[in-house]
Amino acid sequence: MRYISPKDAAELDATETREWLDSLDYVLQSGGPAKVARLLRELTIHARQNGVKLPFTANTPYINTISADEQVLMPGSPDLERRIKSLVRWNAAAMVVRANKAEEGIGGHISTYASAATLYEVGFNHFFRGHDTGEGDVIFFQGHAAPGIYARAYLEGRIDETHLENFRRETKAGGGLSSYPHPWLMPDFWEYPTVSMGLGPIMAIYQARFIRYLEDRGLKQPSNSKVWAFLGDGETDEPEALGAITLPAREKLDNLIFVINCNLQRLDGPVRGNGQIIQELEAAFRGAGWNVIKVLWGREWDSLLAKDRDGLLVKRMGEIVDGQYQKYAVSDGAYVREHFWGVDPRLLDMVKHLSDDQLKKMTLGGHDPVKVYNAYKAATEHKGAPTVVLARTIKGYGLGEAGEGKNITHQQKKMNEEELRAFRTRFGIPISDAEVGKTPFYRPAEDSIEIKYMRDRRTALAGYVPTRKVRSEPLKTVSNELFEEFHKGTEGRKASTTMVFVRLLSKLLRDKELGRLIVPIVPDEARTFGMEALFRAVGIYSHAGQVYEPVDMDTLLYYKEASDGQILEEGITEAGSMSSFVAAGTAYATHGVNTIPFFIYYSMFGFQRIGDLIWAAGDARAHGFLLGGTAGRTTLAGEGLQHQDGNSQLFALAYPNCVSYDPAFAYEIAVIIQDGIRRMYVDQESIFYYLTVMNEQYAMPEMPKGAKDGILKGMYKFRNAAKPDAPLRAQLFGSGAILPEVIKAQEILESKYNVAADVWSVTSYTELYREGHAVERWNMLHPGEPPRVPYVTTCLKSAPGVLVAASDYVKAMPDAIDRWLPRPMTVLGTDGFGRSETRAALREFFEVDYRYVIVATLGALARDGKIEASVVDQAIKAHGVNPEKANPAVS
Ligand SMILES: Cc1ncc(C[n+]2csc(CCOP(=O)(O)OP(=O)(O)O)c2C)c(N)n1
Ligand SMILES: [Mg+2]
Repeated sequence: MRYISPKDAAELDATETREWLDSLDYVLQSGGPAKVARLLRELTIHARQNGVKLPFTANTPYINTISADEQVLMPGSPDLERRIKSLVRWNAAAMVVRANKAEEGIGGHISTYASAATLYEVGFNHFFRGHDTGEGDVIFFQGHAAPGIYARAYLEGRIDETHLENFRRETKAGGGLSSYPHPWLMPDFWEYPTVSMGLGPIMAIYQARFIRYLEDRGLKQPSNSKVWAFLGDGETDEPEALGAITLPAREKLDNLIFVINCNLQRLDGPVRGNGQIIQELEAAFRGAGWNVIKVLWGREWDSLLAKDRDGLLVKRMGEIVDGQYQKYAVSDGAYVREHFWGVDPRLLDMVKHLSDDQLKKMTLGGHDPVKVYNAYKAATEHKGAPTVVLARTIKGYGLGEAGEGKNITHQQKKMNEEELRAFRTRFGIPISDAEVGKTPFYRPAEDSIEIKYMRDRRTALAGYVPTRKVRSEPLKTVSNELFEEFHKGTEGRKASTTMVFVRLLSKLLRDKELGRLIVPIVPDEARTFGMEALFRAVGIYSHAGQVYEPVDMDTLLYYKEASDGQILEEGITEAGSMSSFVAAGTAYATHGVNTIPFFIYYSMFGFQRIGDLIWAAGDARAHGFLLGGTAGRTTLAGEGLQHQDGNSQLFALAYPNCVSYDPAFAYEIAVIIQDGIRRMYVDQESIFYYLTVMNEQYAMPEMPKGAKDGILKGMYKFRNAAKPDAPLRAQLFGSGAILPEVIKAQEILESKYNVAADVWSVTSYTELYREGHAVERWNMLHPGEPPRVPYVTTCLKSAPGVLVAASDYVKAMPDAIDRWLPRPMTVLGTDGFGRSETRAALREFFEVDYRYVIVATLGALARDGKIEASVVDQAIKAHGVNPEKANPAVS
């Protein structure tokens, strides 16, 4: 056998590789890319059949997806756009620097926008469609890039210097700017909140799907509008950011574009110092079925790549980890030449014509408008799948010594005079050396070509973005008829509040006016709530319709999917469902359609699990109803600690525009939902609702006369004591499923213990608490005027006897109104971890059944000296209550 030296072997390898590449080039030239792809596929199969184990890879090489020869020229004026971008950069940085000049700087971010400027400016000048023609894009701006968005709005003349001056000073006269995108704070500007990382991407996904839903159901004209989500590479570590990416591919949402600003850094340091975030994301998105466009290298690299016949450069590009790439970004050209190119003389040879300075200035793809333009163009034209643009940038681009590419850059809020001067010079801002230290804002004259160009571009693209505007007409009225049936009660028939709700929902869905606007949303829980009849009645939405024969086709209530189906059956994703809720609940503004979402879910998996998305819904001024199903710590039997919810009402209290109720009876639900639709869709109040509904069945009584107002305010007298003149008196408060226990206690207290008790249904401690505090605050600020009286006090000021409250929620709920009561109240509630048990055992365990209401009432009377302690003792014994039992709150 002939000896082959390693050197010869390497040469042979190289020759062989060259031959294969030449043949491939030949096929490419003669037959085109499709033929090459086919051949490669055949080769792969052939290799596999012959035992070659090909490692799986979802990655493409570490180069631009769109090659230089596929690239088109950019329309418009590149020079002007560069100038405009520089002006935006300057004003964005100036705004943050000025906000931090004072002793107590108030923060802000320079480096995020600095790295993303080109990604946004190309969008603003060429892609983002405004809403003027009714076809607008929906854009989720990266929260920390807000300064750049404000700076552009300033140049466009939409906000003035006072606003910039008052960045993060919202309470200042003349108007301030919110730190981040908050529609609540800037309702004419921002459309969607994004700054809690991960929420933007998931809301964008469901927004894109919701647009399809509206179009498929004939509620919106089909259009070419896009949903853009801008996010950081660090942000993709949030589960919400990537957790739903299979949906848009499955649903072929080619109206969705993610732009991930891959500056390889997050707050503390590199996103993947020892790896490559871009390749990791590429694999994840390609695996999920997305069209992935990598924009890694700027135009300067094209000629080098064209020379890279042997793939040496591509290989080198692909083997550098992100931490090292970051090191190159902060180093000079000599370092880059030595460490990046210097590993192979052939590579060094490729750049020998470039000076160190030129080497240093080779731009990355995300900073090259032509590359970004081409990526966006391809993204907007791509059919059949969503697109993600992975754009490589440098964090703090242009900041130089002030933080470009450094680990501290995210937190950089100040620049000294020297740094400002360098920044100014680099971007050619016409501010003198004498002035630069004052960091003045700079806006060219109104009739300058820059301002004119910006305005013309926005006119051509149908208006300014972001702009939030309520585009729907309010509903005229809500018909009484739909709700009246529920006022009568069930005439002895047992029903649960969940059943009542589902019946009401079915009626709403059938209504001529409201029916088409209703959007039922369920996270794989419809059967849990007895909603399966709706599957057949209104269909489950699927763009594809139903391409299979459902197994239960021959049954009445089969699982019907349809392209005009109305139910959003989201599968097991509360976060996804909530994102749909936000899309449907904000459509009155975004799309001019008054869709009314009803999102029903296991109540424990709402505020507790996706509270931040609910918070975002409040910020976004979403309308609609959240229904916490099978709620209550003791009402949901058997499910145990992770399911039994005694918390959600307390959480809801802290959501400022969430109106929450814990209703007990059918008529309460009807009154609340009717009024909710009126307030949200007729009066267009920026509120949303949370109702807990339960699965315990009992007869629904008729609505007492005059109860409506109290139901909405939070409490009303459900039943008077039979013997109001009795010497022993009590006021009993019950809520939700515990109200029947309280009513039962009232009867026994009266018959056995001669205690005459009035029973109140407390539908909302939250509403009572808010009203009480509002009144108290008014009184504090108006000392000279007759004090106003909280509603709770009005209800109870002359109510005789002891006060006892019981609910299926934590004791903090009744405690919330304690201060406005005439006397202290005894509170029963369900603090503690749940148990899997029967309903009766649970109520005993948590001490909220009728027996405890009796004991609590007698105890309070004894403390008041109205009865002997021995009476209470006897009652404890008679009702089998164990006084030494462990405290459920801590066991
Ligand atoms: C849920 C959440 N957690 C933490 C933060 C705090 N935070 C703000 S910016 C940031 C780093 C962002 O890095 P990246 O996503 O890469 O964006 P970049 O600024 O680099 O574009 C962090 C941790 C946040 N805003 N939201
Ligand atoms: Mg980053």
